[in-house]
Amino acid sequence: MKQFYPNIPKIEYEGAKSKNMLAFKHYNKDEKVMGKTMAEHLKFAFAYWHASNYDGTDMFGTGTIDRTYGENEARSRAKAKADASFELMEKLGFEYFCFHDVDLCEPSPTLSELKENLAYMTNYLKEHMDRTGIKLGWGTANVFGAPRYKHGAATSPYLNSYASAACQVKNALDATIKLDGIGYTFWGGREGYETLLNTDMAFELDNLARFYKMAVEYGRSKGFKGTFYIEPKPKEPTMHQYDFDASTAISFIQKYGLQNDFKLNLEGNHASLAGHTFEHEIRVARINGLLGSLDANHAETTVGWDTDEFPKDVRSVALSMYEVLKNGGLEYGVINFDSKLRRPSSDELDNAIGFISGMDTFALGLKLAAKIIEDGRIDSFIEERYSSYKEGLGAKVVAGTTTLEELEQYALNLEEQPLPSGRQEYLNAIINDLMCEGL
Ligand code: XUL
Ligand code: CO
Repeated sequence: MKQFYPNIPKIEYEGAKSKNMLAFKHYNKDEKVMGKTMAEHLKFAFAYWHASNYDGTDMFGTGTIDRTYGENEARSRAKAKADASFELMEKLGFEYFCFHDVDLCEPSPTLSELKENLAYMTNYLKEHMDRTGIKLGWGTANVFGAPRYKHGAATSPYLNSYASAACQVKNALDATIKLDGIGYTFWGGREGYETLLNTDMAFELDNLARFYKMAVEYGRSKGFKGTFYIEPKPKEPTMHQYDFDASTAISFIQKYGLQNDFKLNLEGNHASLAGHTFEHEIRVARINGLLGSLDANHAETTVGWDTDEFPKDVRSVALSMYEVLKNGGLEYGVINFDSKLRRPSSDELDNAIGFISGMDTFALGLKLAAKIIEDGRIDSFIEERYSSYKEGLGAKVVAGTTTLEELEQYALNLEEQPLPSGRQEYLNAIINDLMCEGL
């Protein structure tokens, strides 16, 4: 078989002392952390759109990264892209991948061409999956790129756009079912509004819920047992997106009674755009029982847009993985590298290096998260902080057996006393100490 990445060998774990840029220093897939292997904890997935399609184009310039795969003819190029993707996944040790319908196919101007191309290419992908054992994390439909979605897809004021989105989602669901995906994502890049002056928000949200319900009904009728995810993002490309953040998406899921079929797919950079941290978003999902899957990337927080950089910040990943460990893992999803190269990182080594360092960052984050839990000081500080609710009147608050009058009586008899410190600086220092132990 033709090699697309001849300079990238099978990437092996060489340990922290290795200086080999094409080796894992920390991601050792069989190493156990808190009773499970790193591979079981991390379930890394390859994002087809960024790893195999993104060519470095930005608002001010054309591509810098060659994504032609040595083929001029459109179908041959799509197949070569699949060959190259599976070569890279195998070399990097990926067990899962994720796709949008359009990522897999040659350019397909009409919906019927897209349907046909997707059916053909998923057959082709299935051969690679059977050969390599690589599985599908989740599939999705790109209902944001084409001009037909300029006013929205499932929240468009126009039936033609709504029906077109339904057509794409149906076919992407068929593809996901055919490839035995564990989930299906809805990311609403055009589901929102530019100005309230032309928008019936209540109608659009009701229509979005009707759309999701039809997707669930169809998917289940075809035997899809996986999880549907909503992927929140506050803005970009649309000025205001309806699935703004985890809290907003959860209230939508609950309002429309979608909680039996839906969970959240949360992304690091989307969290920062919403003014949150990744760990905040994961915490919100987990305490509501709605943590589904993760899109791993990192924001450049000095700019206000989605840079989707490969994860590199161990501390922030550790705080995110702490939430995942507290959730008992990611039972319903994967850790998908929705991460892309920067425009100047344009040679064939960069893709591999991005993944290696991203996976190493997650391995370090996982180990640090486990250390934080095993160390126990942070958890016991939190436990102690709420101890006034353990007995007496506090316990009655928790049991729901007190009243405002009883609390008033208690408060009126209180002598003012200083409250304990929150010890934030100390708690932050614990994380640095654990992270840098032995340095
Ligand atoms: C866009 C984004 C998407 C979704 C899938 O910001 O994250 O790639 O993950 O549509
Ligand atoms: Co994403």
